[in-house]
This record gives sequence, structure tokens and C-alpha cells, in this order.
Amino acid sequence: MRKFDLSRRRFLTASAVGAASLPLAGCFDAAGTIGGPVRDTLERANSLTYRIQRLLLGSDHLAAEYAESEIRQPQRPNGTVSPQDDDYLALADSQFGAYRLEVSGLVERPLSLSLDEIRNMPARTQITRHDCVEGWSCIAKWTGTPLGPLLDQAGVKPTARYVMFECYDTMEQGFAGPVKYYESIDLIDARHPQTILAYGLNGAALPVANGAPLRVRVERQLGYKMAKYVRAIRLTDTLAGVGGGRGGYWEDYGYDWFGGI
Ligand SMILES: Nc1nc2c(c(=O)[nH]1)N[C@H]1C(S)=C(S)[C@@H](COP(=O)(O)O)O[C@H]1N2
Ligand SMILES: [Mo]
Repeated sequence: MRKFDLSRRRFLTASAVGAASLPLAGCFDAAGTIGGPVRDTLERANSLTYRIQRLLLGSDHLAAEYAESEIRQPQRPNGTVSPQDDDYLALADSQFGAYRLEVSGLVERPLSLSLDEIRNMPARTQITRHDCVEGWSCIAKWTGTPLGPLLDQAGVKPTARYVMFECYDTMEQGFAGPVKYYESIDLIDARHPQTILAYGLNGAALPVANGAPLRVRVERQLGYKMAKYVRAIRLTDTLAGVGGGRGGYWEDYGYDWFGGI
């Protein structure tokens, strides 16, 4: 349904690859370099990055973690920073007391978890660097529950391949109604020890601007992979059938599905 503008797709992909190869430190703005290689080459390079990361680094390779002293600024909010969706606003009004994370799809036992239940699950805190495709990065301390054990609680069926994250925030009005942010990762990244559902940031509750009450951290990939305002998790065997079928809101506009860094 969605219209594709080829030059925009090229631009987005080119800047994704450009940002991934920049040496990023601290939090800064960089003018992205646009143009250059054609999309085919970029897509080949992306799938090569994916295969090389999986092959050379193994599925458990950890992203770098940092010291408290390396946190130099608040996590810079990006993308949606204040969802205006009615269901979200109602939850925010109650300090997310009525929030439930739905886990469904290809699982043995669908789950509906309150924030308290999630906070009582095993917790992990990690200080990591967030790299946005736009060319800035931030080091911040994230606290949350590892996604792998939570998926085990639901019992992932053998046919499942992807973990889809459905979010509250509306990005645009589409022909069939509001288009909400969504993202997906494979089960290797879902079970990676640093992949968490975060409810804490820099020692405090996760602020609305950064995705309250719950956002994903997928530390070996770019910022757009880390869905904020997560409403539901759905296990699937395909990326088709959701949005434009490319596995994420920005992927539907041309970003690479694998945003490895
Ligand atoms: N639901 C939702 N998740 C999102 C976005 C968004 O607009 N909506 N933006 C993405 C992008 S591009 C980035 S860089 C990070 C920003 O996270 P931050 O606001 O905590 O810095 O969230 C990602 N996840
Ligand atoms: Mo981003």
C-alpha cells in the first residue's frame, strides 16, 4: 500500500551504511554523506555484514560496555518522544499501572504481564552506546529484563523465526488507518544476553521521551531497531503481513532489516 520513493530509499540506506562505519564517540551531530554506491551493492554489503557478524563473532559476541564515568549526557530522545495515542495517554495518566505487555503468536503460552511482574523478573543493567543512523551516539545505562528467559516463559514454538515488537506510537496516517512504529529481530538477537526489555535509564525510571514504560535494547544494532513504547511482542515465522512486510517501520522506507554495527 505504501508509496516508495526510490531516491529517499537510497538516501536512507546510504546514510545507514555511512553511520555504521563512522567512528562514533560521545554525543554529536554529523552531516551524513549522501550518495555513492547503488542500492544493490549496499544490500549485498548489508547481508554480508549480517553473515560475517554471525560467522566470525558468534551469536553470543557482546557489545562493548562502558564505565559510569563515560556517561556524559542524558540519552538524547529521538523519533517519537511523546506519543499522543489515546490508549497510551490513558496508561501514562495512571503511571502505567494498567500496562500489560502481551506476548503472543507462535508461543505455547501467551502471556500478559504487568510492569511489576516484569520488574520482578531477572534484571540486567548495562552501560552501552546507542548509535543512531543519523550519525550521533550516546552512552547510557539501561536496566531491564533479558528477553530470552521471558520468551522461554512463553515457550517459543519451533516454527518461530522472528520477534516482532508492536508499539503504541503513531508515525503517520495511512490508507488503512494510523501506522504505528514496529520492529523485528531474529531469535539469535532476541536470545542475546544483552537484549533486554528496559524499564530503567541512568538509574531512574525510563522517561516517556525514551520509550516508557518499556523499550527494547538490541545492543549490536542501530538505534532504529530498538522499539520504544512496546505494547506487544509477537512471535512469527515471517516478516510479511505486518506493515510493508520488511520487518520494521523504517525498513518499509528502505532501512536495512539488519542494522548491525
Ligand atoms: N516506538 C518507537 N521506537 C523507536 C523510535 C520511534 O520513533 N518510535 N525511533 C527509533 C530511533 S530512530 C532511535 S535512534 C531510538 C531513539 O531512542 P531514544 O529516544 O531513547 O534515544 O529509538 C528507536 N525506536
Ligand atoms: Mo535513530
